[in-house]
Amino acid sequence: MTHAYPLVAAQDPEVHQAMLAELRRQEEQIELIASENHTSPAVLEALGSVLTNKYAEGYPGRRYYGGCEHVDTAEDLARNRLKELFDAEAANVQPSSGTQANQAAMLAMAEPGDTILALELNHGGHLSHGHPKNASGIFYKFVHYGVDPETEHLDYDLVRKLAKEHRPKVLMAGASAYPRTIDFQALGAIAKEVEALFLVDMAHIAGLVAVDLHPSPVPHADVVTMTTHKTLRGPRGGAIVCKKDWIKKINSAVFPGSQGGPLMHAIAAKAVAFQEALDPSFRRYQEQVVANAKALAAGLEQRGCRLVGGGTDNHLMMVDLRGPKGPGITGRIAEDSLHRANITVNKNLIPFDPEKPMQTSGIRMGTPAVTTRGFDVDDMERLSGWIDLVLRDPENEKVIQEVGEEAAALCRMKPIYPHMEAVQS
Ligand code: DSN
Repeated sequence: MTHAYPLVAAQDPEVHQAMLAELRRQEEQIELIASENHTSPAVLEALGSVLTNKYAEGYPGRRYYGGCEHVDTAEDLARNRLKELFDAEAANVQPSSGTQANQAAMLAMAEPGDTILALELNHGGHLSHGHPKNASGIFYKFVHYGVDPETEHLDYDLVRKLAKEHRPKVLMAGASAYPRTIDFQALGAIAKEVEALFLVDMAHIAGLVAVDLHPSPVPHADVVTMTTHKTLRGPRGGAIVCKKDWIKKINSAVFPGSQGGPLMHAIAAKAVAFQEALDPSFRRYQEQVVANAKALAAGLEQRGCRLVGGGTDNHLMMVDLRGPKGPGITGRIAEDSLHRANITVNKNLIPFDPEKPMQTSGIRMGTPAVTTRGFDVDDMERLSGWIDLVLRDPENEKVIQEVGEEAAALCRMKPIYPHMEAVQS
């Protein structure tokens, strides 16, 4: 075992301390933030490579700088593997984040002031889907649809009604906090009916889509954006796949439209991650992600927590902390107390939430990261018991300490990066 990050340790102890502490935090805490994951050591190696030194504005074969032959190879590998993964006609792997992928897609598909119909943030949407303080909400006129108040499932009749009423230039689908399957075929049909373009942000579910555990939006959408670091388990970043008629506009909207020099080290790491996702073991991983999510959701439900939407079909669940049998605390208190017990979740607004975004009535939990480190359904059952204990007694330091010790012990049995020494030598 080598002491982690020895060169930074020798040169810059202050930064090294933060890096080591974060490594230790990841190793010792149960990570249930639904949008996070742990990349492979090979992805980390590509991220730390000399490709970060290279300027490569443009695209393979057409760059504004010399010396791009090797980064061209990396970008071509990434693009081709991404197309294979999603059976897509064309791909752009340069977006530095999901939000930048969305920004580029909107730039390609709409004019400033055009109407875009998308999912409401409080109902599971995303900031970059038209929040008034995000560039999307500043430059385009957003109208939002939501979930049905009874079922808390997407209300496709409402989408059709709003689409007919507002005749949007773009119908947008995709979510960051929606636990059920999204019917992309139905949404694509609504877009066709009103002659709108169809844009899907599949950031959260890309890994599930890659192995057919969630229906793919790719056959139905003009453009599909994603992040590469969530269920897809690659480096932090974004990517776009689209129909071939769209790729010229998409490429131009990414560069020079909204980004400068691409992060070539991240693009090489995306290529490595996409190859990992093409391996049959990735399907087994995603099946376990879904099985673990169902087991965790069932364990919490049995203990009296209410699940938004009635359960989960994917990698995440939304827990309503209110209700007759619920713990009756805010998401903020839940997040804080679980964090002290070595369990990381995030507070999250739930549909029709009366609380403010910094308080919330709910928490969001997902299983991609814990599944990567080898947690199984028995671990999920144990975990749901620990979470329930803490949520029902969030100020009880004895309970928090006991759960924290059990959580850390389980983590030690299932290390993420066993080749890295997380303590100062
Ligand atoms: N912040 C991400 C999430 O947690 O879902 C989305 O960008």
